[in-house]
Order: sequence, then C-alpha cells, then structure tokens
Amino acid sequence: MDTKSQKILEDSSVANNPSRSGRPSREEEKASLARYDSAALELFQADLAQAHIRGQWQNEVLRKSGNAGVWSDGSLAPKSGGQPFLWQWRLIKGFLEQSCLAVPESYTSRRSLMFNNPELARGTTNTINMGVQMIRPGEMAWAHRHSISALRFVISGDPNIFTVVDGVRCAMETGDLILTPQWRWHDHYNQTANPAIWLDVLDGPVMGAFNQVVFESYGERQQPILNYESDVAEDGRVLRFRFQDVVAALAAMPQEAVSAADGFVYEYRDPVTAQAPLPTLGCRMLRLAAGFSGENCRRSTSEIYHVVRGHGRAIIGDRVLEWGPGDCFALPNWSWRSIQNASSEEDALLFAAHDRPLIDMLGLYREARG
Ligand code: GTQ
Ligand code: FE2
Repeated sequence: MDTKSQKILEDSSVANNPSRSGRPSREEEKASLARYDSAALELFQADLAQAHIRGQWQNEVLRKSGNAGVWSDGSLAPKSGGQPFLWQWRLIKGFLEQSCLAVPESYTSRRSLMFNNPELARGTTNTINMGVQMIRPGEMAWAHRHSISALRFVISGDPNIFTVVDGVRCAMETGDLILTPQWRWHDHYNQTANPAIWLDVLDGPVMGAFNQVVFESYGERQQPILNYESDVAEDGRVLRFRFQDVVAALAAMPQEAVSAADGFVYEYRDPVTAQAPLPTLGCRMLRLAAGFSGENCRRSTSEIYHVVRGHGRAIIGDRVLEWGPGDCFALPNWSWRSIQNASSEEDALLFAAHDRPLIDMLGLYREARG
C-alpha cells in the first residue's frame, strides 16, 4: 500500500532512533514530541482513522487524566469518575408525588426516579445507580426479573408493604434492607393506607459496561408466594436485613471501634457466608456521634449515600454538600472526602452502598488519609 502520508514520512528528514538502553534521552523525547506537530504525522493519523485504527500514542487522555494522584504504594491513581452531587429530599419528594400523577400505573416498569451524575453518561457513580421509588396505597409493581442486581433501603415502610423475591415474601419496614439478586422474580406491593417509599440501588452501570442487561416480564401482576414466614431464599441466602438489628449492633459497638473517617460502621454481611449482600455491591450504615468530624480520606471505591437521620456536611473534593434527612449523594471513586455531623446533640445515621466487592476482586482497593 502506498498512501500519501507514507510518501511524506519517507521524504521527511526527521530521524527517530531511540536509544536501545531503556529510557529515551531528553533530546529523543523532544524530537518525538516535535513529530506530533508535523504535517506528515497528521496525515498518517488521518490514514489510520480511515482504516478504523488509532495509534496508542494519540491517547493523550491516558497520560493527562491518569496522573490525578499517587496511591500509598506509589502507583498512579485515576481521576475520579463523575461529580460529587446531592439530590435533596425536598425535591425528590415533590417529584415522586408528581410522578404518581404522570404515571398512574407502571405495570412492569417502576415509578422510580433515578439519579444521573451530571458528569457521567450513565449512573449515579461510575458503577452504581441510585433512585427513589414510590408505590401508592393498594398499588402493585408487577413481577419481572433482570440481570441487574438491586437492593432496596426502605424510607417509608410498614409491616404490610412487601417485596416478593422468587416466592419469598419480605416485609419492608422503615430502615430495612431488601435484596433482589440478579435474575430473581420480584414484585412489590403496598397494603397500607400510606405511600411506600424506598431507595433503589442497582449495579446497572457495571452490567451496561459488560453489555449484559437482560429483562423479562413475569406475564402476570404477581408471582405466587411460597414462603410467608422467613426472609431467607431457597439457597439459604438472607434477603432482608432488619433496621432494628443494625441499630442495635451500632449501639453495642465500643468506643474503640470508631473509625476516624466514618464513625461507627456496620457492614452488612450475609450471616452464613459473611459475603457482601450482592456480588457487585456492599452496604454499610454509618453512625456519626454528635459533633463527629471525620478525618479526610479517599478510596478507590465509589459510593452512594442516603441520610437516614441527622444533619451534617460532606466535603468531597472542592464541594461542600449540606445534608439532611432523606437527602442522597454520590461519592465518586478516589475523591477526597470528610463527613461531619452538624449537631452537637444528636447522632446521625447514613446508609451507604459501595462497589468494594468488585474492586477487591480486581485487586484494586486502596485508601489514603490526608
Ligand atoms: O423495583 O424492580 O429503580 O427493576 C429500577 C429497576 C427499580 C425494581 C428500579 C427496577 C426496579
Ligand atoms: Fe426490578
């Protein structure tokens, strides 16, 4: 093949003979950089592009954004994925009420408001989707299943609000955590006189990146209920974590258990396997004692937060997010953050979900204090 750019490159007097012994010299590096501006190189790159090929040297992005920081072990850290961002409960609540009018019956869809990170094409963080869902008195969200895994943290619950997961009926009391692991049939219904509201947390961005998003409708409103008594799936997996157990565990923690960055931390784990609630998602409840001011830290995980009770602030990167009950916020991976309880009298409780199970599997977990 004889392209125009090949001809020019042959004629060009720019020589490039990098030394054989390791690093290029400063002169060599300069010479090679100079070639980036040459017309011949531009033409060559245009020829490559025509053939749907791109020289790796063209990926300036890698060099620029790859140098956002240095891990504690000396290796380079990536730039944070997405923005720190807060969705106010006041706004969410109003939009939920409006969506009940706009979508009077959702069938196998959900009346769920998903939070999009302003800097990402998809997701609340690079790996996690968060939204808030509402079901009116007497209503039902029809049965379906999907490859995306989800967990629900109940905001306004009752013993007579239910999620059924592969025939196992789980009551949704306020503060409970309910799991709908991948490909299990699930429907939700509300047999009370008040709206049911919960937080949805899903691994959608990860499934999307793998191009593995699959969905199926059950075909009827409701699947048969096989187990009214326990919250445990056929395979022994726990599907419901009760709020009262989490609160009791947090209250019983000795002062020495406090983490300088997070306060008292309850990590949700399956009682039998000690695994995170889902293969892609872990969850924690943070109790920030009155006046708590967390140490600045950053981690390779991304997280979403929901304020269960209390008021405070999260300083993330150069943003100050002031939070109160019901507010939700996104913590991008590897961003500096410190969390404070603004009250000198009352504890605050924050529910968080994170992608640590995946990060651990990839051997990428790092953290730094600052
Ligand atoms: O409740 O089944 O927020 O399938 C997004 C997708 C909730 C659900 C969401 C879902 C659900
Ligand atoms: Fe679903």
